[in-house]
Amino acid sequence: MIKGSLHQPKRGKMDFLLGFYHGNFKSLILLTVLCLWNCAGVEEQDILNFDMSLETGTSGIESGISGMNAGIDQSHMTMAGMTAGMTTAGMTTAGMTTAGESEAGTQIDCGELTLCGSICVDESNDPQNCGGCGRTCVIPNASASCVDGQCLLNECQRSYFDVDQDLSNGCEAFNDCVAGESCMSSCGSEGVSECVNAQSQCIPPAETCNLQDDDCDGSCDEDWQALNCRVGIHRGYGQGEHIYSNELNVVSNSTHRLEFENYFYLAAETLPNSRPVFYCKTSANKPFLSTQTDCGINRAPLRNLGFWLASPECGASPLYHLKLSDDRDFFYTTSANERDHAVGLGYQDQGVVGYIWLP
Ligand SMILES: [Ca+2]
Ligand SMILES: [Ca+2]
Ligand SMILES: [Ca+2]
Repeated sequence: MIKGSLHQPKRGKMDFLLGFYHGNFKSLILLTVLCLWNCAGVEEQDILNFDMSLETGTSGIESGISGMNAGIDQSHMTMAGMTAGMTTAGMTTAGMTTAGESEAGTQIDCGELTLCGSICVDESNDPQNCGGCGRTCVIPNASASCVDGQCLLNECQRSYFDVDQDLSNGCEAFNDCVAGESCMSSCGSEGVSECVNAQSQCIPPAETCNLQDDDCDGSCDEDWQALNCRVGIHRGYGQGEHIYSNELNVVSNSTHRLEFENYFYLAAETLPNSRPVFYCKTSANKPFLSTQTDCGINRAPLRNLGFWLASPECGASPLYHLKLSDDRDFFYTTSANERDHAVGLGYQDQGVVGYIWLP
């Protein structure tokens, strides 16, 4: 409290103010304001005493504030401690939640996946848990995959083959065959190697017109029509003579009529052991066939019809040749019966001139 020793005879504005605020510590602040407003009449001693009181009051205020600050600091420290404690507790709690569930074996929600041990897996395509926990897809000599919960053989290792289609023994067959190499097929043609079911196989080529069975189907040049490698020879007759040509208008006209269209076939191109077949005419204008470039009578051929063979290869048939005396007719037939019948009619058997193909 203020304990100013004011002199009695000198009571003035200060006395009044002090008396007004007597016992009221908080009013010192207002007093200060009022003093700044008008303290001109306060004597020096009064001011000194007042300053002392003011200092005492200020000190009291500061002390009070200090006490409050201390209190607040104390409170802050306490709250900080609480925060730290909460943080620690939170961390501990979080840690305990996860660890607790895992260690305690509490069911982990894997959604559509399956819990295997402590992890969630997709049993439909997980090679380590295919169709069930721990069901590992291991296939001998092969890479494995898991599809729809089933272990599947993905691919055999090099030189291994799954011949028996048995998954349990994986790719059980070993063969170091090499694909893509030239090889001889079972019918002697030149093929390409393939590795089929752990066995090296020689895949024959496609058929071509070469008097060989290229594709090993037992037939020689059977694709000749598609390959267009043979030419049809028609047979006509008129004016007591037989006539043969690959041109229909030659065998079918005002003087000849068509007996057989595509009566037999010649090769369109030269082949091993083949002979060219020329359409010739004698000086008497009688048509005949010859393998000689001068028709054997020093006359130029009218046309090259194709090629027949000198031997019965690739399914070729004999072509019988007969003629009438004085070269009145040159007759060619594919039929032994007709040949014999012609002999009965007076034709001279000239034997087989070549080998052709029947329709
Ligand atoms: Ca197998
Ligand atoms: Ca063939
Ligand atoms: Ca062939």
